[in-house]
Amino acid sequence: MDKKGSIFIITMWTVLFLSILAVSIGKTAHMRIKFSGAIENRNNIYHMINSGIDAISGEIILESLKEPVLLFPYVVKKAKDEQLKLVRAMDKNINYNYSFDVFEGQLFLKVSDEQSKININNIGYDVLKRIIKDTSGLDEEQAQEISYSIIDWVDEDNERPLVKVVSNEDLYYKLDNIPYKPKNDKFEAVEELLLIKGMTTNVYEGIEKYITVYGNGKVNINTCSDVVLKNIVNDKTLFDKIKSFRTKYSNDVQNLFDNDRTITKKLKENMGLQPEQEKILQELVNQGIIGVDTNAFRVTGIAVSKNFLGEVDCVVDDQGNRLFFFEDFISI
Ligand SMILES: [Ca+2]
Repeated sequence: MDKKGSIFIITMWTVLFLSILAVSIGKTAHMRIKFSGAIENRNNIYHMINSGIDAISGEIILESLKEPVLLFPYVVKKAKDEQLKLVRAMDKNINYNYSFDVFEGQLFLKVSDEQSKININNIGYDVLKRIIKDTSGLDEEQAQEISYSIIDWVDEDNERPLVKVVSNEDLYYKLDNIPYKPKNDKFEAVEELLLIKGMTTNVYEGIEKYITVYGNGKVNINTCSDVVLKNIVNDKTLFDKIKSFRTKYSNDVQNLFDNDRTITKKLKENMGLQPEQEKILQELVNQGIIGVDTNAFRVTGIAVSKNFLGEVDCVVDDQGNRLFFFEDFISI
């Protein structure tokens, strides 16, 4: 091969090498730009979610300063007054829709009353058994067994009241080779129920939406669902009267139940009550099972910015503290 041929081959190899290098650098740069864009969108969503929850917390704090006893219905009323988009007011959910020009995105949030649910840290055995039976299809004995196990999980002692197999909680778990003992302390999350002996996915999914671990322990009689109300009062006539009362004043929140001490009196004056129903209702108030105020609100929703979507699930109290906060981001 002559000298010119060698130079030509070397030149060609050099051109090829440089071309590959340029393409490779270009590709890396493109990926970096794409990646930083994704981080920017993710940040936008993060800030939108946080601003939205702060805005809602602010409204809750303002309302709680005015009327702590009727907090949730008043927030509903305020949403109406300001003509914010209000959906399903009867179910006591408020929907907010915020647009953020600066972030090029939108945020949709739903606020619901966390105390419309039963607090599993403050629930009696009877109510627990009824709602499990009602939502899972278990028979009386199965519902009884699992309800005792839930009570045992929280109560401080190690005694199992259902003396069918063993009267010792720890041994009861050991019999099934479960490598842990009952917690003997309050639930910190509803998902803890899945650790309890005898709990199945089916039972858990049945009661999941009716239970909570947040709030002051009482169920809000103004906002609780029919399933919750039915299983708490356990009396058809009383259930129907409370439902009629709530329907009557659903657009007139000032006349809903506004004080724990006057729940029975107000229902009796409006709907009439037999002594038997009056007694049941007053006992529920005395035992701290039902009340009228709320200090835990669940805020759920989604934020969208360009090709990113963020989901949020948060619980805030009436002081604006976040008791629980979870966010998740996905590319769309
Ligand atoms: Ca126990």
